[in-house]
Amino acid sequence: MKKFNKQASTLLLAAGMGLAATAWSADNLQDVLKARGLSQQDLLAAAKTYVPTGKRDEFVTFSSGGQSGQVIVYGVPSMRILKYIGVFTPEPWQGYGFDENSKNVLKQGRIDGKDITWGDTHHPAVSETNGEYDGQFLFINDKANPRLAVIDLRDFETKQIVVNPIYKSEHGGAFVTTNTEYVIEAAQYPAPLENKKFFPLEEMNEKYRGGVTYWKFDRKEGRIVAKDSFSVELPPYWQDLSDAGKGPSDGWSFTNSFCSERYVGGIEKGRPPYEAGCSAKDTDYLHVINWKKAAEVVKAGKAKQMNGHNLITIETAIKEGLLYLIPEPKSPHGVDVTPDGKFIVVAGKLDTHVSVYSFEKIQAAIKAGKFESKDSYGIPVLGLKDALHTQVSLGLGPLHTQYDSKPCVAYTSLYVDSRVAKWNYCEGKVLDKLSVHYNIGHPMTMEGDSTKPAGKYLVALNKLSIDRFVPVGPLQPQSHQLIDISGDKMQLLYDMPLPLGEPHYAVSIAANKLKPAVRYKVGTDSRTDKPHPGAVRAGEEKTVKKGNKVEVFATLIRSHITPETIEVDVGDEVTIHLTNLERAQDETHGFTVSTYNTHASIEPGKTVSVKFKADKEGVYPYYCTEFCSALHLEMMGYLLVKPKGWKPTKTTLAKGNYTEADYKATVKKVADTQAIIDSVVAYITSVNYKDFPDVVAMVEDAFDQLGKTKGLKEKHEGFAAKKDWENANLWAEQIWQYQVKTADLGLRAKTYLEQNGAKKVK
Ligand code: CUK
Ligand code: CUA
Repeated sequence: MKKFNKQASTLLLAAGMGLAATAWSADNLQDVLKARGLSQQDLLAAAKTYVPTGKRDEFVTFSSGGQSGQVIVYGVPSMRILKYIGVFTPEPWQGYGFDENSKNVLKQGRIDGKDITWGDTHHPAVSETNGEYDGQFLFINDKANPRLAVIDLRDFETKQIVVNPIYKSEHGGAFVTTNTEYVIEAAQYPAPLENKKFFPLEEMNEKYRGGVTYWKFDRKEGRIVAKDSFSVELPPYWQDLSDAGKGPSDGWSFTNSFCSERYVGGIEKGRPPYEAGCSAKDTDYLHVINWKKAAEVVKAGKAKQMNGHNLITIETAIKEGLLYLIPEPKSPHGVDVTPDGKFIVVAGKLDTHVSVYSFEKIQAAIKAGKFESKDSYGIPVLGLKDALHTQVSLGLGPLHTQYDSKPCVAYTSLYVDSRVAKWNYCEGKVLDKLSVHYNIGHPMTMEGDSTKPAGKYLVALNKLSIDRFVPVGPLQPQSHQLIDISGDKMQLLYDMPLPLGEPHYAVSIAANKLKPAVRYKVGTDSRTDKPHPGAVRAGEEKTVKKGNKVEVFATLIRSHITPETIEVDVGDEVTIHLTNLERAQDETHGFTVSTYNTHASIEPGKTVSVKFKADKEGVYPYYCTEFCSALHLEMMGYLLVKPKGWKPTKTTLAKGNYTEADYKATVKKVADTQAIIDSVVAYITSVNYKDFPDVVAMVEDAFDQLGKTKGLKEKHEGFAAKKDWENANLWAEQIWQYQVKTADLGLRAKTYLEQNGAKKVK
C-alpha cells in the first residue's frame, strides 16, 4: 500500500510539475503521454481509476444485466468485471441450468408450468441492517415475467426465484425495507389479478388492477417466505418504481406511477397511441403506503386470498387508513427516499422539475384528515402543496436520484439532456451539471440508497454508447461511466463498455463488507445450503444400478475423477453425483459428458448432480472442464453406453511395454523431485510464512497432496519385487503426480513470500 501511494504521488507530481525531472520515470511518462496522445487531465483520471496489479477495488458493484437475466459484478474504481451471476437465465460456466441442483432453482421460476429461460432484470438491492448495506444478500427483479430472485453473497449464487402470483409484469422491485423485513415489488402494466382470466380492454377501469407486493424475507434461512408475503391492491395506474422509508419514514413505502389516465391505446384502430394517451394529464399519483400497518392487517386475517396469496383490497386499504395518493408531475419515473428518511424525491420525465416531498408534511396532512379529493376508487388524495417541501428545475427528462455522503447533496439523471445534475435537496438549488454519453437512465453512487452513502464515485448507467467505443455492429455495447464526485465539480473518469444487456440499476457496496466463502463444507448442495444426499468421501465412490436407473457417486480431486469408467446400458437414466474433495482455494473442477448437454462447476467442497438419459449407444468421454492442474487434460473418463444384450469378447486391456529401466528412471525422477520439494520447504520454513494466511493455506494444501503418496512406495516396490514393471512403474509415476502438485503449490507459496516481503526467522 505504501509503495502504491508513493508511486501514485510520484506520477501525479510529475504530471503537475509539467514533468520536471524526477528520478525514475519522468522521461518515460512524457514519452507515453506523447505517444498515446494523452493530456494531463487523462493522466489524472487514469491515476484515479487505476488499480495496480495485485491490488483490489474499494467498492463492488452489482449491476442488473438487463435482458441477459443476470447480474454483473464489477469493481470500482477500476471498473474491472469480476463475475456474471446466473439468475433468471442459464449460465454455462457456473453450470447454472445445466446441473440438477441449479435447474431446481430455475424451475421455481416456471410460470403456468412452463420454463422461462430469460429475464429482464432491472433493480438489484443489497440486504440492509438499520438502513445500511450489510452485504449478506442481493435481490433482483424480472420485469418481463414478474419474478424476484434471492442471491446469497456468501457464494454469489442464486438460491431462490419467486413468481409474483398476481401480476403479469412488474417494475418496482427489488427494494428492501430498513432491516430487510420485506422486499418490495410493484406491478407495471395493469392486468386482471386473477390468473388466466380474460377481460376486454374496455373493462380496464373495473377489472384491471395494479399493486405493490411485500415479500417477507427470512434472513436466517436466506429465503423469501411466500405464505407470509402480501400485496396491496392498487388501481390500474401503471405503478413504476418504489422505495422504502427509512429513519422517520421507516414502516412506509412509496411507489410512483404513470398513465393514471388509464388510457387504452389501439393505434391499429385509429386511436392515438399509448404514448400520447398515457401522458396527457399534468399529474400522476405517488402511492404512499403504511406497510407496517398492512402487515398487521394481514395478520388480523383481513386479507383476501387471490391465487393463494394475501391481498389487501383497495377497499380494505382505505378503511384501514394505510393507502394515500399524492399528485406528482408529469409521467414520473423514479422515487428515491433521502438517506435521512425525511424526504421523497420524484422526477417527472416530461417535466424539468424534481419534486421533493416532505414526510413530515405528508404525516401532518394525513393526521389532520386534510385531503384534496378522492380518486375514482375512493383513495384519499393529499394536496400537492400540502406535501411538497420544494421543487427544483434541473433540466430535461429527470429520472432517478442518488445521494452523496455530504448532507443534502443529490444526483439526478437527466435522460433527454444526457447529463447528471448535482443539487441540494434541502435548499432546492442546482450545484453542478456534467455531460454523459448518452441518455443516462439511473445514476448510482457508492452505497447511494442506504442511510449512509459513501460518496466518492458515481456511475452513470447510460442507454446509448453511440460513438464511444470501437464499433462492433449495429448492436452497440452498453456504457457505464465512472465519475469522481469527491470535489465540488464532477469529473468524468472512465468509460466502461458492458456487453451483456441493458444496465437499469446497480448498487455498490464497500468491498470490505463482503465476506464470501472460499470453500463449502464437503458435500454441500450450494443451491439449498444443505448436505447433498449424493455426496461421498474419498474411497466411497460407487456406481449403483437399479432397473434402468444408474446412480454414480463420484469424486474429483487433482487430477482424477473417480470412477474413471461408467458403464450403462442404452436407455438407462444416468445420474452422476460429483463431489469436489479439494480444500484448496480456487481449485474448481468442471464436469461434462460428451454430447449429453450437461455441465457442472464444482467448487471446493461442493456436491452437484448431473442427469441425462443415455439414449444412444456409444463411447462418450467425460472430463474436467477447468484447467485445474498440470495433469488437467488427463482428468477424464469414459461413459460406455452398451447396446442391448452386449457381451464382452475381449477381457484384458492392452499393456504398455515397461521395463525395469523405465521403472528405475521413474524412481529417480521421484527422488529428484523430492529434493526440489525439500529445498522449497526449507525456504518457506526459514521465513515467517505463518504471518501470511494465504501461504499457510497453500502449505497445508501442498502437504495434503504429498500425504496422498502414503502407501504408494510400498505398492510400487511390491510390484517391482514381482517384476511386474508396468504396475511398479505406474504406481511410482503416481507418486510423481502428487509431487508435481505439491511442488506447484510450494513454488507458488515461495513466489508469494518473496514478492510480499517475507522475513527470515532465524
Ligand atoms: S428503470 Cu431502466 S432507466 Cu427499470 Cu429503474 Cu429507469
Ligand atoms: Cu479438474 Cu481440470
